[in-house]
Amino acid sequence: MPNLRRRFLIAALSLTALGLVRHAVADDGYRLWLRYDPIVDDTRREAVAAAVPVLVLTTPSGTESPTIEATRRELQEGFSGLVGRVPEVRVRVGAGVDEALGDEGYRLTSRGVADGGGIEIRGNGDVAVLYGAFALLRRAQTGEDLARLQVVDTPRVGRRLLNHWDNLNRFVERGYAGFSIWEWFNLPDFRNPRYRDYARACASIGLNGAVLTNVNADALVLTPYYLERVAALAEEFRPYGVRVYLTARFSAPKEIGGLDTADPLDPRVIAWWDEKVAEIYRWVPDFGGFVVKANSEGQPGPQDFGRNHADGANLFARALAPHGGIVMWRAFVYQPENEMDRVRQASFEFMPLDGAFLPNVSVQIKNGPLDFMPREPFHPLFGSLQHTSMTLELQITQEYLGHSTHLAFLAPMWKEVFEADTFARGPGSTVGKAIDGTLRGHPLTVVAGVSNIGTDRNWTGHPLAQANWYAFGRLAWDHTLEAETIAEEWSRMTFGSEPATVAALTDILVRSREIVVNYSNPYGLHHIQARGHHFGPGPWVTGGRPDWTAPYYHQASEFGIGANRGPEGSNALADYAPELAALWGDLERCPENLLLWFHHLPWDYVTKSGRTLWDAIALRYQQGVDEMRRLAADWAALEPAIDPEIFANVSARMGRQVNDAIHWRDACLLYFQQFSKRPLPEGVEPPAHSLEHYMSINLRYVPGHPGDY
Ligand code: BDP
Repeated sequence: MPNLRRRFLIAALSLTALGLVRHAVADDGYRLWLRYDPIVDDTRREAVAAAVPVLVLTTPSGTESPTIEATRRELQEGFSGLVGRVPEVRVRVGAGVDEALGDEGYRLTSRGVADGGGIEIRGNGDVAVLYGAFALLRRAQTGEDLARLQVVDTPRVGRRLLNHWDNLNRFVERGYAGFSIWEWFNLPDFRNPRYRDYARACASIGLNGAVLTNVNADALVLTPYYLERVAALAEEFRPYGVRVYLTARFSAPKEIGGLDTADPLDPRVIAWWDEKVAEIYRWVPDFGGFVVKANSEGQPGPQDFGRNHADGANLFARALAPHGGIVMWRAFVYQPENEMDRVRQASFEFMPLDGAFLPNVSVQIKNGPLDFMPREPFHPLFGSLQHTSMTLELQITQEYLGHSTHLAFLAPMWKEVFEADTFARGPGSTVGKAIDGTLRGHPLTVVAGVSNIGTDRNWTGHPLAQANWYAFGRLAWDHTLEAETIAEEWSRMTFGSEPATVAALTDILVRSREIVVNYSNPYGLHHIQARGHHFGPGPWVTGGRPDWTAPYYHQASEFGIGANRGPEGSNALADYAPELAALWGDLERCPENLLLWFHHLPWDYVTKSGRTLWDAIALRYQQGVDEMRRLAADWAALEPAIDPEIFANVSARMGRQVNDAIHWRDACLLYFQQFSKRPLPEGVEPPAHSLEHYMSINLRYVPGHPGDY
């Protein structure tokens, strides 16, 4: 296959040189950003070719490990694709450790002519060199000058993980791109080549771990039948530095261990987990550890036995510590019987336990206190937990942002989180610093992203959703990168370096998320998505658990709209630093994009624009629709520059997204109008249907919804 591919690329290169192909073969998107198509511009292609005749890989061992073999293969295939010539790759033993690089950082240095020219890729380990190789290829793909490279790059966070919400039956919870790529039934004998391409893609953006299974865990994955298969996957990923992790079901000692309890303080339970963990390490010597969702949304946990989260987490931590493993204990907890505002409950449960977790525990916290909304403020625990390592959990899959049907490039949203100031240790105490260890010196640092990939040929369903996988990896490595830089890199790597195309694509990506906010959840509105599958509007959703209904959050009535989270309301503001409580609590200073998250306001409240709240909300929904129409038009203008198959795919999704934006606007405005009892302001298009029509829509079998599966 590699040979075939090389031959094809060389053929394509010669055709390109003759000006004969632009899209000789339809592109199905499988190659992601690792396309390595010939650089079209002759001068640039020649310059890259001249810079890389020789590549020297320098590691302390200097051995031909599987990782070095993979590195050589990637460099040779990559450059032969890009420039039509295969570079010579030499491996060399480095003298001593390069202190600037840590375990995973790399150094790229252009070598003088006297040294034989070319580029040296240096690291303190083989995987670091692999990262350097991918970085070099990226620079070649994005048009950087390779002649005078002097680059040192190290990751800011130690564990950069994908979390797959994949069930053993291959259903992916909140997955919109097909089924799970883990073929448990065919493993361990048949190893789909996709596993290697998955690991390549992860390594190319610096990801170094994969949690294979859903947080709503199945104990069966801990049985020998599955562990043998987990070991096979680990073996496939190992050359690329991707370690495997699993989710642990708290009640496993009862379900598969024959015990009558899972009490974390019971000696039999402790012994069972110790032995289970030892068994896992016999299968997978570099196993990373567990993610545990406990006492959350019906999952079993330590509270079932009168114990707390620290008792539960430390049970696993003790079992894993001798083997070097860690446990990520999720803070996504809220109880139906608790009267307290749902967004406060994690702080309520975890703050008393600050300092009680063992050092190899990291409390895994979603970016916001509710649940991956199009916009929420950062989770208060990032500011308030002082003595606990914290994992930031982001959601790459777009559960509340239009699944893989809608375009929402998420880097701008994640940047808001990384850059949010918690004020925990004075101004500048950003969430980024809280999780990368610089704020409080925690050595265990983790960022996790809920994966958006599946068996779809292009991995992510929406072809442009590949950019979210890419952006997650890049930000997990270095959260100070700009969203726009990442969008531009991805566009160049994926669609080539033609300047006008790159500029247009970057712009489309960067605008997209705010547009989704505007047509679905403007002004800090939240949790008004349809019930269950969360696709489309559902501000009318009532019945069942109050904290799963929409009015619990929007509080719309004839008096106004919004959640009062100030001292007169749920006082969630008190979970933040006083500076923030003062800022967000003050109507004059609260950013308008969080207004209704923190305040309940009358319909005639006058917003900064001078318009009433009702008019402002209505016009913002309309703005979202208008912007979405422009986005689709801007995409349509790219037709000559984009591969026809991908162009058609995205165009169809964009057309649907425009209609869905209109649907969101009309449904929400008609619903809220029952309370505001005001006309739509001038400039807002009248809805096509009645409120009853929108409320009667009941989508079935929406992908990714566990309830319909
Ligand atoms: C919610 C999802 C649900 C997940 C849960 C979690 O709706 O499917 O199981 O989060 O993160 O967003 O545990």
